[in-house]
Amino acid sequence: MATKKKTDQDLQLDKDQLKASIVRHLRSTLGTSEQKASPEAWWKATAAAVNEQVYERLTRTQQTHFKKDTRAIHYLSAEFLMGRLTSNNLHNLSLYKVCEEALGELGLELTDLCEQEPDMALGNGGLGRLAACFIDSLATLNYPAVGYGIHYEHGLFRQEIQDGRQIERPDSWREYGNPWEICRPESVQEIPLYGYVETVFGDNGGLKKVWHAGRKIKGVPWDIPVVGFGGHTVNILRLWESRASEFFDWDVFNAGGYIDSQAEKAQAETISKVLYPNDETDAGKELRLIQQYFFCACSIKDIMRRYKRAHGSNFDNFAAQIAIQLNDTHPTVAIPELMRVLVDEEDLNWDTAWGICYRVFSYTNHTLLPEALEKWSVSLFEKVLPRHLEIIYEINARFLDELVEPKWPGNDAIKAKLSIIEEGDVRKVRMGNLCVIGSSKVNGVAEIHSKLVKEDLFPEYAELWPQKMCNVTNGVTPRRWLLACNPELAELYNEVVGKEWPLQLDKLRAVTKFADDQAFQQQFMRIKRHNKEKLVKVIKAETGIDVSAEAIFDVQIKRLHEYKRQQLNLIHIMALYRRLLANPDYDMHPRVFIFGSKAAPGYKLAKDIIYAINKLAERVNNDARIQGKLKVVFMPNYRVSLAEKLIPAADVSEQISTAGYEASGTGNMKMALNGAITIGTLDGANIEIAEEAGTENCAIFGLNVDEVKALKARGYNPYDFYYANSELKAVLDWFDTDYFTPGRPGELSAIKRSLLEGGDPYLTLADFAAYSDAHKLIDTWYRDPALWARKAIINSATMGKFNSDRSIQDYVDKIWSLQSCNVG
Ligand code: 4GP
Repeated sequence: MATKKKTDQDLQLDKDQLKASIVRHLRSTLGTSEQKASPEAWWKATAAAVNEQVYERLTRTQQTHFKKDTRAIHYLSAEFLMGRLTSNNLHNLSLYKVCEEALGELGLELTDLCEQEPDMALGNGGLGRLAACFIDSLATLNYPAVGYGIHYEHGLFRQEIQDGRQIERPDSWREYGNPWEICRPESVQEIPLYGYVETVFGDNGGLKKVWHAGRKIKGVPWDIPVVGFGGHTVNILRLWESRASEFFDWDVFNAGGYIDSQAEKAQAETISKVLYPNDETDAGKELRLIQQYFFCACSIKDIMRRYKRAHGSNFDNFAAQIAIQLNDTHPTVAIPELMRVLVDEEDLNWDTAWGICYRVFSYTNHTLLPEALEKWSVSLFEKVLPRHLEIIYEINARFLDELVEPKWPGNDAIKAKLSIIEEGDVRKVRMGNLCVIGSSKVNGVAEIHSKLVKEDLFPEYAELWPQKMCNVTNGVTPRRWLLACNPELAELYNEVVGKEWPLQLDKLRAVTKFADDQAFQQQFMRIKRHNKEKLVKVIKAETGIDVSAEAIFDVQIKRLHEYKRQQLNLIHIMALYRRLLANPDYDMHPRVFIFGSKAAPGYKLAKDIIYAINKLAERVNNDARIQGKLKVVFMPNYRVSLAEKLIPAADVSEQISTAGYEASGTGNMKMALNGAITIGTLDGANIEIAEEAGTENCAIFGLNVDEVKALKARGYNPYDFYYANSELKAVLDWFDTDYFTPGRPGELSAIKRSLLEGGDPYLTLADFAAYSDAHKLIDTWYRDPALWARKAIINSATMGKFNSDRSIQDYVDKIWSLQSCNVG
């Protein structure tokens, strides 16, 4: 009799089985006992029990993909901001409730155990978190996909606040092991670096390039299973860890050079040591380029190995089988690396290789900020990747001769602009240009952003290749960002629209019918209230600050950057404080302003803004005169797991970037989905959020993209606003006093200087009055509970578009052409 293949049903565990498995792992895997196990051991035992399911499904997925020889997407990203995986994996395997009960019988709370898990913070912010949502959606939609990145030993720094200032501490997410990752020594790769290029005669008599590497580095893969919702497909996220090729130089060691023998090892391991929290300083440029090359080269080798296993050295099907997405410019070097492998190692001629390469790659742009479009000095490239520089020159020469010259004959200015090489004192390789030239599709991440990418950033490329530029609006996974983080609201939605919404978020639209239903409003707001009460305790525990759930919770959580304008929020709170001091009866509903934000360690002004928020908080929170009407909370160490507590409790979502600067935003989607009302500019995805929810349900304010451009073109003078608005002037002058920093006047003056003498590049002062008015509107709305509930419900119910499954389907339709693949 043929053995029957296990179905999902067969794999599903019941409570008793799971309980037995947890206890078994506690004893055998963790080597402890029920009596003396720590919460951490219980968490790891639970993870091990769940992993039995995960690996079974992973194996099934891989066998199916291999057998069906499917086209797959390879998502290359220097960052994957995964957060915690326990709750997410349990939800996606439909095991959460079962596990809760199993642990309950063992006298344990699942939510407590989940708190044992350190965040996997292998990313800085939006770009990295988007990558994490995308691999969740890819698995959920049963698309064959591999995420490729770097196995950083230390993720984004842990932020401590000392006397109001940000202090960076190392993050050690895997110090005591992480149960969700598995080392795959059988798939180790070796990659070359440095050295020189020799031209030799090839077998066919033609000339051939040989790169003699100066060093070799070993790439060790760690796989993190990515469990799709429903548990059918389990893909992998493969993260590369660097090691020295020769682990230990025995000769040197035996000759007494103990230290030297370790030096190479230490240098090699440095490559995957830390995630760069900062791309603004020159320090570490070489290391950063090596990091990028390291993970791209390992990934290309891995992709090649898998392709050749099925197709041998016939590359005719390569572009049909392989799609590679470049998540921003960080993995751009994968383009010349694939060319190198195809031409130098696989002996394809240039045109054939380029025909393949070009069809394989696509590039997503995540920001228009010029500092993010990476440039590497030619000399650095020459030293670290000499063969790649030659290849880049060749790509560039052909592009300029074959495409630019015929289109714009004799136009040297356009040639200089479109060239991959920037001329000047220091010649540079422009990775953005290389990305566009080497990709078949280029996308922005929200409608307005994609328009600006096309019209302002890359207009000539768009003219050359009108079909290349497209938009894919970002999205977030509703599994993590509603089902798991807001269980009570999830349950309410289950009752009202059924249980399909985590896959088909559009189903929530049916909830709008109840937006005016009093009983439903009460249920909805009771849940919000409960989430706020939970957050009150977290705030107290983390900061010692007492806040009341009666107040409006106004939340701004994102990286600290001038364009995101935390300073606008700050000066508005100062204005409110002044109003209250001038008139203790100033009519406003109590408000708690909550911030969560990390600043790049070298970004001085961003750190000054954090300091100012904390100093303002100290003063405001302890001022009896204002009767608790205003509170300011800065939550230290903002990260995914903290976001999961803040977002369900937010009443107001601050999305106040200068129009034209925030590519999309994804926090804006998460907060609206959880029933917060957006106060925001017409920027990034705010525009699409307002379209979905209705402008009347958002507090939109300030200059739009065209108005920002026009004001800048006219010549923006922040002093015009400073002198015209006495409140604004008084607030800015406050920065020069010692009101918030007793005995230390001037500590906050840098903020005022940046807004006046510094020219206020992000038009904070120009938008202040409109922002203040929008807040007054929010206040009026909140005082009408039925009106507020209606708006909150509509916001939550209309966010279907922002499901990352929809984004992935857009990528599939517009860029990747994948077939979903049924596993099992
Ligand atoms: C971010 C953008 O700033 C944000 O608007 C967008 O939502 C997110 O990418 C995902 O597309 N960019 C980055 C970055 O995080 O490092 O450039």
